[in-house]
Amino acid sequence: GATRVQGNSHQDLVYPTQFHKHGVRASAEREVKAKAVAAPPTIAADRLVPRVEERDGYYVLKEEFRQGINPSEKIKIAKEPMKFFMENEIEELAKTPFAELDSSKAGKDDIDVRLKWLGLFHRRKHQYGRFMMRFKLPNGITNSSQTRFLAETISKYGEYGCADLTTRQNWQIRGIVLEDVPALLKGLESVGLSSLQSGMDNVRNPVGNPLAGIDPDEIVDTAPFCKVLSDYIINRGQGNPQITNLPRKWNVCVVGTHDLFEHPHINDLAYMPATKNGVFGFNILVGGFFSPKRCAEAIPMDAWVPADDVVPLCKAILETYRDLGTRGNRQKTRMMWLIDEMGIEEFRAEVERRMPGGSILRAGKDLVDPSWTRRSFYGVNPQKQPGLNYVGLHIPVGRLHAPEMFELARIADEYGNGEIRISVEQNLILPNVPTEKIEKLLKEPLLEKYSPNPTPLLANLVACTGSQFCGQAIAETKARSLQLTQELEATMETTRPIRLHFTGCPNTCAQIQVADIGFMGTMARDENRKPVEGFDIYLGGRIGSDSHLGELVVPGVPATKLLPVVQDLMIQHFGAKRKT
Ligand code: SRM
Ligand code: SF4
Repeated sequence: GATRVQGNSHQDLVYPTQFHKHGVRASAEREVKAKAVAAPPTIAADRLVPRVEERDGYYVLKEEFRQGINPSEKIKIAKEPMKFFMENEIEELAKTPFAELDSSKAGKDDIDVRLKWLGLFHRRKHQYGRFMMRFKLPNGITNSSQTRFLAETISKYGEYGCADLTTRQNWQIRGIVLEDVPALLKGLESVGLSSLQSGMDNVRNPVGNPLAGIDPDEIVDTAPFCKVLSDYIINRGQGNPQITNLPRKWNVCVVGTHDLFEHPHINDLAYMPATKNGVFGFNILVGGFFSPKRCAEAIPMDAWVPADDVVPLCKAILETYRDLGTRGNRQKTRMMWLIDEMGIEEFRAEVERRMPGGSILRAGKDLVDPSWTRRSFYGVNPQKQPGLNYVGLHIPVGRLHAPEMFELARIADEYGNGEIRISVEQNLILPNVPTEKIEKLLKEPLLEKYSPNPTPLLANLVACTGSQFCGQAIAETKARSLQLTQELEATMETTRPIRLHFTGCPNTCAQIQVADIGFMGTMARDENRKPVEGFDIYLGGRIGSDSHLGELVVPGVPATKLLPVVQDLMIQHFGAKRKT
């Protein structure tokens, strides 16, 4: 059921060279570059001295800025993590017995920290000796051969192997042992996947519209933009050490829908489709992030770039952050802290200085329709290409195993063109299915498990990894949230979708602050005052143009006591009724 809003046609707009649309050729978008009118900087000149410098192809923190730095910075200084990839040091590491590596501080830092630059996360606490691997999957677009390859990889690890769809439109796989990594990296390359720079102080997967290029109502196809961003970020899989020593993690998204499926307000950089003097481009939001100590919505940088400048702008912002961001208390090193310190105008001026032409235009006319009603992409929906459809499938809490992944790959080949899309809600979309194949597709047994028509609460459930695998977790999330949701569906009648998000700790990887009802893992006390696993309950998160971050309403509910509390909240705030 897509809601269509008229009046947002931008077909007569001018699209720049690389990304021109509907055959409209680019025109001289550079001509419209006016002089920016930033106020003269008031920040002390010595504060604008870059804190890192290039040495032998890598970026290192200068000696004079090493006072009071956090332990992660020391680990980066002690040994450049990118060397595992750039200089193939992974080969040697993979041959070293794990126990030997784990017997020294340097070896521990390698396996627990530095390997995250290769997308490898040691699961020390819950799967000792095994790694989770995360990828770059621009715009969340994957395909049958990648899915099959990942399924083959995890199936080797038997009960240890499984896969997750993540809240950044990505695959993660589990069970990997270090000795397999060099061969695995080569295999990934052969199917066009890269795991590079996907953990620690790196840029995460660029998020776009999951319906990019197939959405009849899209403003712009975000896939090419996410692709060029990803190509820049990891230098087409060769590694990009210019941006692998950031003060902290960093998120980027490109918005292509009125629905704002891309969550622009919670990314460090969001590209918002906008025009300036009839030229298509993007307005820029910066600084959105979540962390245990602070959650901030992105703010406008009062800047517009033509579509051709998407990568230069990203580079200029990343270099500003890399050069000037502080590296002390890690709870205060995300980019928004730098923006706060400098003020948005001074931050903007520093970004501008790093642009190839030395200037950026002020914001243009936003193309997002704020009155748009967010669509659901479950079930069968017509694409902009006549005769083709996309089919949204529900993957319970984003967890898959090898047999289902093989089936999924077969189905994507047999009914579509092999392509598979991932949403930030940890679900899947099968695009490019011809109308005549739909009936047969809907009878596939896999769709009994991965429903195109999920029940209303399950449809919107998101859960992070939680204590099954994540060492930071205070609570189990995936199994528990599924069970609670099923209990709620059995006992409650709902008239509108209610988005439930479960996150195992205050890092809020499942973005509970954007949920209608959010659950954050915490230690609670039972009726005998005994400490037990529990959740803080948040309410009122909104996504879309009137975005709002949810707030804590009921602290410390023991996990076993959630049901009645959530039933009451559903009745009070979401018009739900008890089933009789
Ligand atoms: Fe996250 C750390 C999982 C999206 C905020 N996140 C972790 C680690 C790596 C911790 C660890 O070492 O175990 C988790 C790995 C667990 C595992 O075994 O899977 C983890 N984060 C995830 C995923 C898989 C959750 C999911 O189930 O989907 C998501 C992977 C996305 C991806 O493909 O890259 C994931 N994490 C997020 C998001 C959501 C987003 O990006 O929109 C956030 C909040 C947004 C943000 O960062 O601004 C998020 N993760 C964090 C943080 C807190 C960051 C901070 O500034 O304090 C940490 C901890 C840290 O970085 O120190 C963290
Ligand atoms: Fe792990 Fe916490 Fe992130 Fe959940 S929110 S995946 S428990 S770090």
